[in-house]
Parts: sequence; C-alpha cells; structure tokens
Amino acid sequence: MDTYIGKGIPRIESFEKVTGIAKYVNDLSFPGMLYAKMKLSPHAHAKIKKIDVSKAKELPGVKAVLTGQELNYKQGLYLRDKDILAQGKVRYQGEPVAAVAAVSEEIAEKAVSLIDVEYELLSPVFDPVEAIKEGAPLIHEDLGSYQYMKGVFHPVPGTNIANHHKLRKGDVEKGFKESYKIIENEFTMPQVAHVPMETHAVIAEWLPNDKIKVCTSAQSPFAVRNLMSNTLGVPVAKIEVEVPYLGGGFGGKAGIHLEPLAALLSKKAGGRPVKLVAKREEEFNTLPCRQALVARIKTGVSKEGRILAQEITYYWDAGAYADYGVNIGRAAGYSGAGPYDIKNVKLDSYTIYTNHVFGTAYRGFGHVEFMWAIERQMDIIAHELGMDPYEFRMKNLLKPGSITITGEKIRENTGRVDKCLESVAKEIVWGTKKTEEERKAEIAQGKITGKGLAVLHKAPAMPTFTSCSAVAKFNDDGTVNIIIAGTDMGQGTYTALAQIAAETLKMPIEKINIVWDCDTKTNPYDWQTVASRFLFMGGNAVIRACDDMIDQMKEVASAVLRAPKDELEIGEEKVYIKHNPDEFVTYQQLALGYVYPNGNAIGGPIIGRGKYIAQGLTNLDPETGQGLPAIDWTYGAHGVEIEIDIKTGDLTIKKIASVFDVGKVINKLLTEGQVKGGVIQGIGTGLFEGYIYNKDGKLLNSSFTDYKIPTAKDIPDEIVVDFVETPQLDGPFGARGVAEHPMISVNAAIANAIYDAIGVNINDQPLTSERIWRALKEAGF
Ligand code: SMO
Repeated sequence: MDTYIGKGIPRIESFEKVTGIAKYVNDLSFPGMLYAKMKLSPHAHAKIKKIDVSKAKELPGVKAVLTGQELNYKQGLYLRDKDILAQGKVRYQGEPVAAVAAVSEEIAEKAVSLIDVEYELLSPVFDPVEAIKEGAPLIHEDLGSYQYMKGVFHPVPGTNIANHHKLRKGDVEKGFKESYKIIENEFTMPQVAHVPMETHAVIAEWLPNDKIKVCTSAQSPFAVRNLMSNTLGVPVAKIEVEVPYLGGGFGGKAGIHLEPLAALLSKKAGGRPVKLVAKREEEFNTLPCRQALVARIKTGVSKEGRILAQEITYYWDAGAYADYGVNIGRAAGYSGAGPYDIKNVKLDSYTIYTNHVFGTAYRGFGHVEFMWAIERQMDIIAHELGMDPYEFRMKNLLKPGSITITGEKIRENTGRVDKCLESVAKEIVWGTKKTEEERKAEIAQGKITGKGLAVLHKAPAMPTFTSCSAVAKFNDDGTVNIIIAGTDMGQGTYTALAQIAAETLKMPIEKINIVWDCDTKTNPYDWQTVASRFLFMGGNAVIRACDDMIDQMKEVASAVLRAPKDELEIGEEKVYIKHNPDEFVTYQQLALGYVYPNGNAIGGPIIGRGKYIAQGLTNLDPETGQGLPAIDWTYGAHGVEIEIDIKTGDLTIKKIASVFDVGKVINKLLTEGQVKGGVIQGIGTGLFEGYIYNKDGKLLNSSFTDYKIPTAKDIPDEIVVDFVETPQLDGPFGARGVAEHPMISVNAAIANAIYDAIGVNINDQPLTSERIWRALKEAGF
C-alpha cells in the first residue's frame, strides 16, 4: 500500500460544506425557540445608575429580560474576570448591559430599544502605558478575586495590571556594557478583528430539571462545558455541549463567550431554547479581538553583529477583560524575544486593562503582535551595523545546541528556523542589489520595488489539563469510526486524522469515518482546538487508539490462526502470519468478534482508546521565567517582494515565499492551503486592519464598510509555499502544528521590504497607503 502521509487528499467534509448540507448553529431551530438580543453600552467607562426594563417586559412576545444586577457571576478562561452582563459599571463601549429573549428577532430588537439605562460617566483610559501609571482610572475594583488557577497568573489589586510575566536570563546590564551599539525602539500594533465567516452563535436550553443543553459555535465543547460549570456553579454532568459545523474561529471562539447569557435567558424563560447570534457589528463591538501592543525593545550588539543583551517591555492592551489575554502576555514572556540565541534577556510582559473592547487569542496567540516588533528591530539593527539583515539573522538565530531564553536546549529534532530563512531568501533571490540605473528607471516609472525577510516561531500555550483522547471502533462492515472532540473549523485536521488512522491501520482512507458531530455526550475528552495543537495532540491520540485496536485484533487472530502474536502482521485489512501471508483473518471478520465455522465465537467488538497528555505549562519559575514552556515549536520564515506606487503610497505584493519546518507534512494540499490562508490573513493585518476609536472610546470602523480585510484583489500574484521537515520525535509521524504560524511576521517582512524600497522605518501597524505615502515624503520622493 502506498503511504497516505504527505499526500494531498481533499477535505473529507467538502461535500457537506459545498452542497450546504452542513448545518451551522444559526441554521438550526427548535420548537418553541426564542430569539435573544443584547442592549449594549454606548460608553467606554460608566457607572450604571439605573436600568428600567419595565417597558421591555410589557411588550407582547417578550419572554425574558435580564440585567447585570441579577447576575452575580463572572466568566473567563484563565482569569474569571468577565461580567456576563455588566454589573454596576460598564468597561467598554459595546459591552452588553441587558438582554431580552422574545418570540421573534424583531420583538427582541424592539424590546431592547425600550430598555432605559442611566449612566454616570467615569474617566476612561485607553492607552495601556497610561493605564499602569499612578492615578490612572481603575477599571476593576475586585481584581484580587479573579485568580482561580493557583499560582499561574498574578493580577495586581489596586492597579490595571491583569498579569505581569517576568523573564530574567543572564545579566543584561553587563551585556549592554559590553555592547558596541545599543539600539532602542518602540513598535505598536492596534487591535484587529478575527472576522470568521460565521459570527458567534449559540442556542441554549436550561431545562426545568436543571440540565443545560448548549449548541454553540465554539472551538471546544469541553472547554465551554467546564467553563460554564465554573461560571454558573452547575455540575459538569448537568451540562451538555455540542458544536456542529464551525465556520472559522481563529482563536475568537476559544474559551467561553455568549453561552452563559443564552442559558440564563432560557432559565428565565422557563426552559425554552434561546438562540443568540452576534450581528457583525457585535462581532466588532462586543466580542473580543486581537490585543493591541506597545513594545519597547532595547538591544545591545557586538561589532560583529552578535546580540549581547536585550531588554523588552510588552504593554498589552487587554481591553476591559483579560481572561484570555493574561495567557497571551505570558506566552510573550517565554517566546517574546523571537527565535534568537541571546545570552542576556530581561523581559517584562504586562497584560493591562483598558476601556477598549477586550482582547483574546487570535491566530498566532500574541506572536503576530510581538514578532512584528522583534523582526522590525532585527532589520533596524542590521541597517545600523551596515550588515545584511539576512546575515545578521543567520548569526543570531537558534540552532541545534543553542539555549532558548527559558533555558531549554535546542535539540536536533526541534526544527530549523535557519533553514526556513535560507529557503525563502533563495526563493526571492535575496542579496542581489539594484544598480543605480535600475533604481532610477523604477523611479521614472513611478513604482519602486523592495524585498524583505522575517522569521517566526511559536509554541503552543497549554495548561496542565491539555490532554486529548480518541476512541476508534470497527463497524460491522469493517469500516472504522474515529471519535474525537477537537473541532475542524476549516483547517482540515479531520482529513489529516483520517490519513493518520488509515496509515496506522493500513486500510483504505475511504473506510475511515471521522465522527465530527462534536459533543460532550459522545466524544471523549479534548481540551481545546487552539494553539496549533489538534493535529499534534489528536494525531497522537488517534495513533494510540488505532494501535490499541491492532493489538486487540492480533490477540484474537493469534488464537484463531494458532500463532504467537509477535508473528502476526497487518496489511490489506487483514491480520496474517508474517512468514505465511496466506494464513489470515480479515478486519471485518474480527470487527465484532470472530465466528468459527461451527458457530462458536471469540473476541468481541474491537474498540480502541488512545490518549495523549502534553507536558503542562506549570513549570516556569515566576521570578525568572525559566523552565520548559512547551513541547512543540514550529519555526518559519517569509520573504516578500513588493512594489510601491510613488504617487499614492499604494503597496502591491508581487511575491511572497513562506517556508515552515512542520516536522512532516501530513497532507500537502491542506497544509499549503493553511499556509496561504494564513499569509493572506497576515497581509490583512499588515496592510489594512486595525480598530480606530474616537476620543471617547467609540469604535469607528465596526463594519466592513470601514474595516477593510483582504479581498481577491489584494492577494499576491505569487505565493510560494515550501516546507522543511525535521521530524518532531513525539509528533504523529514526526509532524508538528502549523495552523497559526503562517500569519506571524508577514507584517514585519512587508515593513522590512518598505525600508528596502525607500529607506524609511515604519514601526506602527497597519502599513496603510497613507503611512507609506508619508514615509515617501520623508524620504524625499
Ligand atoms: S490563537 Mo488560538 O485559538 O491558540
């Protein structure tokens, strides 16, 4: 049999998706279902003086009205800091303060408009650097009570600091003293939207027997169940969560969002199902986005271009709530100096409350934000030293034998960032300088070109309960069901898992069914589909479940064939004797127990179980940040060629080359698709996207009229994708995750190319035509 590993197999759920058979939450409806709408705060920071819901309640068709006053709950993933509906005060414009469930959307909408809220304005704070200064308005008064994961996060009561992650390695002061040059810069990045095609949607029922049923667009049914239990004080066993098809997540649907609100509305409405679907404007105004970042980096380098010391401060704008943001700030604490070999590092990563809409994980989990700063800084240093940015990076990148900033030794199988960089540099023909004539010719034609490079890395951010399990079972006809609770929101992991199962069981992939009705009732436990972890964790769990089945089949076949187990082999859906392949039993014969010709039976249904438990994230020293943070690092690099219109500042990407060390490509087609999608999303972040607020904290671009995302017109003429394959020894067939990585550092590569074209550094995102036009003016064009 040919191997399935590495093949370009089309997505196994394409038929359902393309034909519209696939049902998403908003496609579902139940008898007696009510529709919910939220009343949103028009203010960024205000006391709620009074909420009058009497008119809303009187409206015929209204079945439940809720306000924050009635809800003494907090929800959240790593910190329990979020109000379900604002209690006592609002902390961002767009925060829900009340909600209604009614028999139709129109009536719910009308009822919401009849709710009267009286506010007393409080002074807001929007800049994270300002928010940690003495005397800044305090956003949370009860910070001390939010911590529930012992010892991992440290909100600082009496301040706006949700968490402070420290990393200390070596002696930076000594490093700076020995440095030939010290280069210090500030880089910024605004909040950015995830923009999944499907907005957040949930249908919840709180039945009169106190059972809660939830059907939701979440990245994990188990995370929602556990966090609902944690929030509402209802036992886990009483909560059932189902995730049907999921139309994109990108991190924005990790953790818990609208589920408790829908459930509480259902409770108030006597147990009728309640549907709550976010409008696109609410996706921007009410639901979380990528955190903004202010990054200050001071780097000391030797004359020869070795980095001797680096002092980094990250000010994360968490927005009003930081339940997920604290862990992003923490990830920046151990990944935040980039994939570089640096002896002396001092890093402070502050997750800070502000009165912006709150932030969360977004594809890359903080790395898009801080690698923007790191990869800009690396280019700036190279220019100041008169070195080639490629040579400068090569001199400093992690290689086998290097020690990471958390004290881990890079092993032979850890992945090779240098090889990725080498590959993209080759692809864009790095190193050939334009002649003076060529440059003049470009200027004469009004278009100037440039090339840029950037590298990246990312490890998954995982707490200790991050196990994944799978059940595999044979059906009567010899086909196999794989039951697993990770979600496929478009990334293609179900297809890769089918390949892994087919390969392990040595049987045709057509006979593998991935059971993708994903719910807590039937599926075995998985933590969350986040952090590029599903293929790695799920793949390992599936291999183990299949191996368990093979073992059981061999056990029975050994009795039937009267041969010791270790003389048995599998292949072509048979268990056979190694030295005598004609002696065999088929999988189908074994599936439900082998039946002898005389009618006696042996064995039983073949059901395999597999689990994979990742090393947890509890072992970083809180004072030094030292320890083993993660199990699986994926490295990559981008090389980009751009063209700038000298008159308008418009930028066109002519070509982008992206290379990742994924350990082993499981599905070429889908991995390439994953990379291209990420690169385009990265171009969106790089060139167009970013929340714009007025001085009162009102989001001005909360719709697609004002918030531009990349369209077909913005896709580069050429996207070249390639892979380095340094096998990850504990990865399934050597594979490691690559879901988030393609998006990281695209922005920095583009900005580096802008410098190459016009000689001006742009250190603020996004790289809009206006910013580029201003840079052109600065350069004298
Ligand atoms: S950005 Mo993610 O869902 O870890």
